[in-house]
Amino acid sequence: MFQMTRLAATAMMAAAMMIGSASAQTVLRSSDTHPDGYPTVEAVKYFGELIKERTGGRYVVEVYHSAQLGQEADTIEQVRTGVIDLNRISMGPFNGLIPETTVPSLPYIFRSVEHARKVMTGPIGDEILAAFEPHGVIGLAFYDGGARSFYNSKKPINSAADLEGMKFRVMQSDIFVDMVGALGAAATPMPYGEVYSGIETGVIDGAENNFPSYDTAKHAEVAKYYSLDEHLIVPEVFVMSKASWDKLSPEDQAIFRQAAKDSVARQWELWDAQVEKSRAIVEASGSTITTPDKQPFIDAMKPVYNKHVTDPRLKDLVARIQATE
Ligand code: GTR
Repeated sequence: MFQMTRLAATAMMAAAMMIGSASAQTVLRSSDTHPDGYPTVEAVKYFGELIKERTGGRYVVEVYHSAQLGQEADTIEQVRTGVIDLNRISMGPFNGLIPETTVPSLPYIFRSVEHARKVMTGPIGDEILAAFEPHGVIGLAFYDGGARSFYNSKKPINSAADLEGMKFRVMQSDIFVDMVGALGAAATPMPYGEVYSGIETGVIDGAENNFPSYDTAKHAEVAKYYSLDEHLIVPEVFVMSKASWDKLSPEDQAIFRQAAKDSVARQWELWDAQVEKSRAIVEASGSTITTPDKQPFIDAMKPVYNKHVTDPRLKDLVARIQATE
């Protein structure tokens, strides 16, 4: 009979353990359009650390920043089919797919960033997260995307009327096209990665975004006039492919949900610091920041609401957000 030496047995056991642990580690790929170091990228990395720790290393998250896995609209499809496991993305590109995401994407729906944070981390936020699931996507948490304002290469914007006749890039959603149209300007939906060259070549006069994006995507180099009209506070969302989610045990699903929620405070802290830092950078590099009266902008948005909020469910959602103190 074959007698295994003690050494051979130990070596075999070690090999079996190695195979065991290697096959038990699942690598999850996460997409983000922003560069390394951006608050959303760092928040997802932090989520990854929590996951690794809380699952004893069975799951590892790799963050592919700088749109390495594609522009946002394309990554949504890849998440739905399970090609990408995780995605940090704006709510805007989800508007065509998930009606509930249109409400927090409405201009001036939130009174302030604080109002948005409160709503999106409360029961209304959870309700909107749940609305992702029938579309093959698990909503895990909302991050802060600050307030978006218009910027352009042509002239300072001192009032809403100054936008008339100008051409702005918007994210790919009808709400934003109508929002710009309601201000007498023309909207060109295009991927984020094409905005810089779009402004540089004059295809568009400008775009709209928060200070961190305006700064880190270098749009401030080609569009020096930033007007603090803060027309949108569109939350960022962190999602998982339902195909990947369904492979997790219920216990691991709970760990993932909790870790995502636990990464929110980290993102907010990084976000606040980045807004200040980016604003200082663009000001130092010569951007002119104007502060037009917001009321005419707000008043101009009535037709956008009338067109996009017709479903009673969405109307109710709007009313509940507005009623949140
Ligand atoms: C940023 C947002 C991105 C992307 C981008 C855009 O503020 O964080 O997810 O949506 O805006 O305008 O495309």
